[in-house]
Amino acid sequence: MRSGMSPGMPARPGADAKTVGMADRPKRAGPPADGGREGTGTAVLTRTRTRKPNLYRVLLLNDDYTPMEFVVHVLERFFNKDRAEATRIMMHVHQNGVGECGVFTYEVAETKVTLVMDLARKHMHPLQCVMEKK
Ligand code: TYC
Repeated sequence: MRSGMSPGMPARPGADAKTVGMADRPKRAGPPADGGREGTGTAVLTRTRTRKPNLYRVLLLNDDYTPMEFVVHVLERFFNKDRAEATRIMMHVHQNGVGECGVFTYEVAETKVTLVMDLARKHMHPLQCVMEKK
């Protein structure tokens, strides 16, 4: 046989020419991708992978000057706390130096930190709000 030829190939190119279609494509090795269910009417549910988002704690830090009522207001306005819960968190920060306002995805946490810091700056309070990866 001539070099570059394989068994079954016509010796003269085009001698047995025919249109090459999908049926002529090389068959995959191994079992069919549908497990041989094609045309059987059997539905297959495949698991779609989901990924847990990275979560971030938003924290308030204590200082000696920000009024307690302002901190309570911040917790009500930006963290959807009722007055009792906001007061509890504010007092926790006041007594322990730091406290959690909530846990959020990155962009939400970042937005809350910015909103709190902007309001504190506008009122000239030294309140600090930060985020940390859980
Ligand atoms: N320590 C402040 C005060 O005595 C109150 C305060 C609480 C400030 C929480 C900041 O994150 C804070 N006025």
